[in-house]
Amino acid sequence: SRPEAGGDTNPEKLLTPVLSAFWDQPASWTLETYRRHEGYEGLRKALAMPPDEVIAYVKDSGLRGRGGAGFPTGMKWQFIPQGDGKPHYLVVNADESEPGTCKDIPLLFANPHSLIEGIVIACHAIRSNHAFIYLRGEVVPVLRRLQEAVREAYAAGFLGKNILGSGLDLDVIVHAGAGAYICGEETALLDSLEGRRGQPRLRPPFPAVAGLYACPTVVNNVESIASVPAIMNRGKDWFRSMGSEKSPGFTLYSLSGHVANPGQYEAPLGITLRQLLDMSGGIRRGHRLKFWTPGGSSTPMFTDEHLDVPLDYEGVGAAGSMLGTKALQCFDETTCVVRAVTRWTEFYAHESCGKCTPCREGTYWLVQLLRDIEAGKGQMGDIDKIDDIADNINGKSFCALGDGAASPIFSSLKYFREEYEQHITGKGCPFDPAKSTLWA
Ligand code: L3W
Ligand code: SF4
Repeated sequence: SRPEAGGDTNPEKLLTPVLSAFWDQPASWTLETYRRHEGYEGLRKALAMPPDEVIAYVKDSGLRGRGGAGFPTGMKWQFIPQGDGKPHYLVVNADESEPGTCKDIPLLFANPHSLIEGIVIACHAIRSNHAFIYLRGEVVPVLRRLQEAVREAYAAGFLGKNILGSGLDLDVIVHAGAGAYICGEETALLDSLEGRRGQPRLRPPFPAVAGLYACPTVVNNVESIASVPAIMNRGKDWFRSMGSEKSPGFTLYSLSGHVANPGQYEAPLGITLRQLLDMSGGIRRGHRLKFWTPGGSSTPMFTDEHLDVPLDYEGVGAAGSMLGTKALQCFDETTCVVRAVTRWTEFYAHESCGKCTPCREGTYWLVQLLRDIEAGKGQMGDIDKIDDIADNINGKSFCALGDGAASPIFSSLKYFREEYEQHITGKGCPFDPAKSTLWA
């Protein structure tokens, strides 16, 4: 059922608002509003099923993790050993920090109960009595709203002892992080939650075997868990009727940058950026698309040649990138690609946790060289040097942050090498920063 590339641009047909269906209503975040929109109906159905059946149902729905890797959610739940006598934990990764990604935080702000309902269903499935929401610390208004939603859920009997008479006891703790990008990496997040400095752990063992406090733990992204109630309530066939065979369902795309109408667009996996732009008002008036990211800055950039790539894991993968978090950052022809890559690399150097040498040292040296090139002080050999440094980070670092830092270097050199050369031969940036709203 994949929509045709460049085909339909009618928002009513393209958009599939589920999680965002009532975001624009007054007090959308309250339990009362949520219950007027099928709220906690999926939970009733799930609690009437044995845990293993819920896992099988979510697996059959084809739901894939929305945090970046697209790992099948039901399969992850199935990894949790049963009858092992240990506590099991659910940890929700709400540390949304990938540049350009802005879908979990708006979802929590406007519709926190979809996450709480999903948490109860997931905990019933994996037989867990404790769930943690690890929230990005900077978003204090979201923290307050989430805490209030948890309080409402306890008061209404959706959390706490013997939920809806099912025998399930569940406590949910909202934990605010301290503002480190690396704590979005699942094992660094677990270290941070345990009270240590957040640095990635060696995998395996994966968290499903030894996670929080060395116990079996499912770590899922906010959007993944929040998608579960609708699947349980409306059915796996309904979910599979959207998207593509291997990447089914609806999802939240974050559209940002030089576009007429940035924001969150909920649509099936497998639509194209061309369709999203046609439907949302396109690139800002009088300008044209130069480059874009399909899933945040950690995913190799695309150009206007990739407008018809289906935005699902297979389509984006076949075109040489990753769907990642579905953060579609668009840059028009006023943007200096060297400046953009420098800015991203500064971010990775700042956020590198320092645990491994290739990433800690490599990102530092990349920033020095990129700043020189952008300022017109580079030499021709610097282009091969940044390529070489990125090559020494990619696949040789301890966690995915290193690969993410290398990715904009490789893809910008692939598509825009001559722009780096122009900075060197012209001894300066050929772009007028005053014309770009993003990089001035
Ligand atoms: C048990 C096995 N569990 C894999 C689990 C694993 C994890 C999930 C996916 O990185 C990517 C990264 C970012 N037994 C298992 C198993 N698992 N094999 O499956 O694992 P993995 O290693 O494929 O990916 P990851 O480490 O979760 C995620 C990219 O997404 N990204 C996203 C960034 C997102 C943010 C944000 O703000 N949300 O920062 C963007 O590109 O670079 O490559 O749970 O345990 N045999
Ligand atoms: Fe830390 Fe970077 Fe190494 Fe990851 S790749 S462990 S962030 S130094």
